[in-house]
Order: sequence, then C-alpha cells, then structure tokens
Amino acid sequence: MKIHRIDRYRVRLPLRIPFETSYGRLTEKAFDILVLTDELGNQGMGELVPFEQPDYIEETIDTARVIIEKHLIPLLKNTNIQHPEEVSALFDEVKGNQMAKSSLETAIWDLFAKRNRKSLKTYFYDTRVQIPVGISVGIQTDLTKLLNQITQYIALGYQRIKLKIRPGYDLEPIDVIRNKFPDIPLMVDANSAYTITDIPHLVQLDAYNLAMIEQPFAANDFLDHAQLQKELKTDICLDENIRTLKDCELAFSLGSCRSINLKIPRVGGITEAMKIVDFCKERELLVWLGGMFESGVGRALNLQFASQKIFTFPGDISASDRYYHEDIITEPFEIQNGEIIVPDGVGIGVSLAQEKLLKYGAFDTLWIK
Ligand code: OSB
Ligand code: MG
Repeated sequence: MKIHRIDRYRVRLPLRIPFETSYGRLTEKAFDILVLTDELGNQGMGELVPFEQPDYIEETIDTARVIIEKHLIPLLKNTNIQHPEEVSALFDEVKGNQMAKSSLETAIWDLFAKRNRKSLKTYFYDTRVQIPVGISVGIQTDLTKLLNQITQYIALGYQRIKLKIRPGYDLEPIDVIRNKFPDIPLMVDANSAYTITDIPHLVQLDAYNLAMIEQPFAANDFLDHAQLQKELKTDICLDENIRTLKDCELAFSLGSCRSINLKIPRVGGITEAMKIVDFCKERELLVWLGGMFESGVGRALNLQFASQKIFTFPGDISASDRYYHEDIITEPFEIQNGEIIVPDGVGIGVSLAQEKLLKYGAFDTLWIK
C-alpha cells in the first residue's frame, strides 16, 4: 500500500457549554481531519486532537501541524506499507509528538481496513457490538447547577460520572453528588492540580467510594503518585503520564497507579495502544478508554477500539451531542440505555458530512504524489 495523497480539513466546533478543568476553560474545539488516499483510490481518515493551548500536555494543534508536514509526511512518501503496524516504527525517528503521529497512524489503519473491506474492529480481540459509556463533567462552582447537570446525564443513561476537581473544589462537590447518588460509579480527575503536600487532604477522598482518582500530580511524576497510592485505598489512574508502553511499565513497577486512562492519540496510535492493552491485561491493571472531545471521526475510532471486551469500565466516550450541536459525520453517535453502538461499516465505520466540514472549517491539500 502506498500513500498518494493527503488532504486536510481544519475545523473549529463550538462547544454546547463551556468545559472547565483545573487548568482552564474551553469554549470551542479545534481539530483537523486528515484524509489519506492510497494508490487504488481508497481513503482513510484520522483526527488530530491536541488543544490550542499547551495546558493539558505539551503538544498543541500548531506544533502537531508542523511535525506532520515537516517530519512525518516525508517519511510516508514513497514508503510501501504492508501493514499499519509498521507505521509506528517508521515514525520512531521523530521523538515524542504522539498526537501528531496518531492522526496519520490511525488514518492508515482506517485505510488498511477499508482496502480490505473490513470493519476496523476485526483487527482487535474479542469485540462486542455496543459498549457502556461514561461522561466527564467540567468544574461548575454552582453546586445546584452541577447536580442538575449530573441528574440529566444519569437520566440519559450515562453509566459512570467523572468529575473534574482542583484544590478548593473537591470534597464539597463530591459530597453533594454522593449524597444524591450513593451508588453511581463516580470518579474524579485533577489534571495534575495537586502536589505531594496535599496527600493528607487527598486521603479524605477515600470516604466517598470513588472508582478512582485520575492524575492528581504532575504529568511527569511517578514517585509522588506511588507515595500517594501507598496511603490511599482508592485506585489512582494515570492519564497525562502515559505516552508509551514504557510509561505503563514504570508506573506498574513503582506502584504509581492501579488504572490506566488509555487515549489512542496520547500514545501515538493504535499499535502502541494495543501493546498497552496487552500489558495491562497481563498485570491486572485496569485499562479504560479516555477521550479528547473528539469529533465523530475520533469518536468512531475510540468506539472501534473500546469494543474489545477488556474495556469493562465505561469510557469517556459520550454521544456526539454531549459536546456539539452538530457533528461532522453523517450519522452522529447517540446513547441508548447507557450504551453506544459500534459502527459496523468498513474501517472506522463513519462518513464525513462535507457540508458540515465546510461550514465549520477549511480544506487544503498537504501533499500529492
Ligand atoms: O483529562 O481526560 C482528561 C478532556 C480534555 C482534556 C483532558 C481530559 C478530558 C476529559 C473528557 O476528561 C474527555 C472526553 O469526554 O472526550
Ligand atoms: Mg484526565
């Protein structure tokens, strides 16, 4: 298989409601859709997901565009790809920049599956046709509004609530939610907002029967997380730290966490994600699928991957309308009884809605053979 052409849509979708985390507030999501064409005219697509600000991790959409155009596309030119698993090795000479790599790597998986007229999930283990999903809830200092939002999400069927927290906004909202919903699977995500001196404070979270506490400390810290995990009954989950299989090995050997939030783009694509799933399976680390406010393209990829039965814990894979009024695929994802149906068509199983892409974005061509 050879890549003969790469096109791009640069899109900005307004969020239905602003989303606040410990590090900032998002009102609009920028992303690119890359469309790769092979020598036979088959097309595969991938989503470029980093944020505009380097406040979640260091990659931004601008840095990723440079890496793609100057360093990754040249590696694809004139390369004959037998199998998409070769792509991560091909990209190895470019250090880091996982989200840039993932946008192309996942497009090549989609292309490969379409070329073989197969659904992407046929390349994964033990899949099912619909999967339980959870929802991530932003910081909302008005606790009445917060509770109303969560009540609506639970009524829609979301099976697990993840609350964003930060110092000064943790015990109180958690207590309010737990009082009203004593049994709902509930977890919290701090996006690195705490430090080791907060350990005496954080151990109080053990009282709330939380499924896990995601990323309390810095994105490059393993030791302080290990210290906290020793003192905490609740499982720690790492998100920002996990870029490669090696990071999982390190976290496991130090005892930094008992759970992994796996985001395909944050680990450079499907091939590394599969290795991480295998590792977690062997070591009995709980692995579950996270999200990056993906549009329908990235969301379809996440659904294909999360269809594997090992993903028992509901992922951050909500319906399209949780974030956006309009999606850029022809059939937006809907939640039914707390589950989303995994598309069954070839590749990732969705088609682009051209008119939506052009309404919210611009088209250009990055390379033609
Ligand atoms: O930390 O998991 C995170 C969204 C943007 C950036 C980071 C995170 C999140 C989420 C929501 O928690 C993920 C989603 O629903 O797509
Ligand atoms: Mg997180």
